[in-house]
Amino acid sequence: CLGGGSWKCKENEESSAVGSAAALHSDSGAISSNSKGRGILYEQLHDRGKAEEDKTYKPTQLRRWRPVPPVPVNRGMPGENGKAVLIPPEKEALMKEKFKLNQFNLLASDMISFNRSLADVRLEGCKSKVYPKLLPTTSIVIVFHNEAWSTLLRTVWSVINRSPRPLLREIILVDDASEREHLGRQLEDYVAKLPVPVHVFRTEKRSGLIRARLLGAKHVKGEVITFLDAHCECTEGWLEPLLARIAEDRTTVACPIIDVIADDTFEYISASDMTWGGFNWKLNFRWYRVPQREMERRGNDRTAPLRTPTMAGGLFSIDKDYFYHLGSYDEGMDIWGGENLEMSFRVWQCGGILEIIPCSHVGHVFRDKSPYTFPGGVSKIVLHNAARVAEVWMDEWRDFYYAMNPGVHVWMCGGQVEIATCSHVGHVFRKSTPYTFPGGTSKIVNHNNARLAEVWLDEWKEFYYSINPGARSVDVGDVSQRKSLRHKLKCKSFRWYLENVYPESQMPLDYYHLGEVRNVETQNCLDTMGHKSGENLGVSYCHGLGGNQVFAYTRRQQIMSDDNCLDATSPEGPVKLVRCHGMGGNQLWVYDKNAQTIKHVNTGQCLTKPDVRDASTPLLRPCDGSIGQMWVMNSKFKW
Ligand code: LR7
Ligand code: MN
Repeated sequence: CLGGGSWKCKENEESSAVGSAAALHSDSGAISSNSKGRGILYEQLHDRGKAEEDKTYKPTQLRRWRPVPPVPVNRGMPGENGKAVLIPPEKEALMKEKFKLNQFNLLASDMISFNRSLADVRLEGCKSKVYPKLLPTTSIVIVFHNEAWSTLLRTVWSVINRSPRPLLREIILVDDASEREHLGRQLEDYVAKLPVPVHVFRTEKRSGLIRARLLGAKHVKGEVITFLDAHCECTEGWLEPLLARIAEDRTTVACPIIDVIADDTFEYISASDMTWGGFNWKLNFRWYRVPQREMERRGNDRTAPLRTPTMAGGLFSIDKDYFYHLGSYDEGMDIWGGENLEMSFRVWQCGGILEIIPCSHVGHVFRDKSPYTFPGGVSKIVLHNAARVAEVWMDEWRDFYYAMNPGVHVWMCGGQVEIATCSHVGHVFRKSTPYTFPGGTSKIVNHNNARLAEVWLDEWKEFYYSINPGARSVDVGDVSQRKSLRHKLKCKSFRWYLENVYPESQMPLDYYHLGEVRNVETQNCLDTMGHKSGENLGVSYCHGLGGNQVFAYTRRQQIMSDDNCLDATSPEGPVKLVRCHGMGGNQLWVYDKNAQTIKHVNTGQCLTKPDVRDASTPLLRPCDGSIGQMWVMNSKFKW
């Protein structure tokens, strides 16, 4: 949930209209309902005929169970039934003080019972579902660093109170080098008295959530590992559907619907069953609306498992053997971030299924900020983890990530990873003669840039880093083991993933250009200025640093920046950034490589530099062949 400024992932939920797969897809040719490789059934994607017995559990691995009765309301206690807790005005100062400790309302949390009751938020169709009488057992693994006592214990108690006892093998708590008194002896003494086995393991030094989870997983005795964050609340019937799905097919990774526990009031708010997981160019996890094609695949049954391209990362169940078969986690990832997309890509590309099970609901405290330290700096760590995902799993599409995070890319050139990638980058700067680029002035500019890069690359790097301080020390580390894992498991390509699992993705399948779009007259570049969907496009001094000045010109003739597209509704403009809808219309642009014009198809107008000097919004004007209507896109043209 980090990145893009927001930790409250659920607030990023997309509300864009749901069309067909084709409608939402952002690139690559017309898609008809019968076009190859789109929205086809999973059974056709993987050869699932073999290894049939691998998918079933031995009888000794299964347990007979019965549903757990609902947790009774603790009359008179705050927050019962998942209601909001209100803090009296005289305690507001104390509340604010305590908020800083965990970036949620700790005072409110401390007032709520560990055993608080919750409303049954499931769809009616879920309540009457019948699951197999025998199911595999699971161990719950919860990792934490400086978690609050009340949230941690409420997580533990909600597991105990709402999981059928025979299915709950144990709870494994992994303390990732916390510095809070209550997480030491006090915790061990407390859990020793609990009615189910609870084990506490401790990392020797701060390891981050990924390596902490690996430590926890090592001690799992159940058949299935279920990971939870340390500030969750499980609701009635949360576990059975996850385990039943895995019992049906051990290569399924099953996630609950993640409901929102408000960080300010601890109100339990049911989340939509119409969102799934996606991601953007910066490799931030994002919620998007489930497309129609997936609804159709599920026979429009909202209680049926929902295949999701990615998962949020914190809450899921996976068969223990399959977890290791798939390569568990990337130990080279630190503290927080990246592992969720890494596992999502890996599951899909290597033959598994990733699903949200809508009959399983677990609440999670979503917060705006992270409460704990990121030793070495947030962006260094998050960029490092994401670069490892990009390197191992994303093939050519790693370029989108590097375009948005140029500092990472520069580091790559000097680094030990992927020498092939680096020489490719060097190629652009060194081998292209200015004469192979079309156009007048740009020829000179490129020539100068090439000389600059060739002679002054070190200084140029410094310039990069001083503007992107977080990227200064980004170090991808050694990814060779993860690559050989991918090879060993004969995993499919990222293109396969985009085409078959995630055709609605904001990663264009094919594109002509990825990089800056420079005006020939002013030598300024198109710039999103960090604007959001619905706001105007900008232009500014070309900084060559990627990010807000990176645009893709796709084969479907969109000009995209992340998940927004250049869009105009009137012949006079303005040109806006609008969420890409993939249906052409106002988002269709024709770049004429020779004339260097960018023509808006619907209005027939040309993209034009601002008419006053220093103005920062480009215009739409009748095409007149003037130099202010000429734009250079020179990254990778193959027409
Ligand atoms: O160094 C650390 N050591 C830890 O043990 C840092 C964190 N942790 C623990 C931490 O105490 C917590 O229990 O790891 C757990 C997750 O950390 P959070 O709660 O700070 O993460 P998050 O909820 O903001 O982030 C989501 O993305 C993460 C990416 O690495 C993890 O996958 C989280 O598990 C994940 N949380 C969810 O999926 C819940 C839904 C949020 C969304 C979207
Ligand atoms: Mn969390």
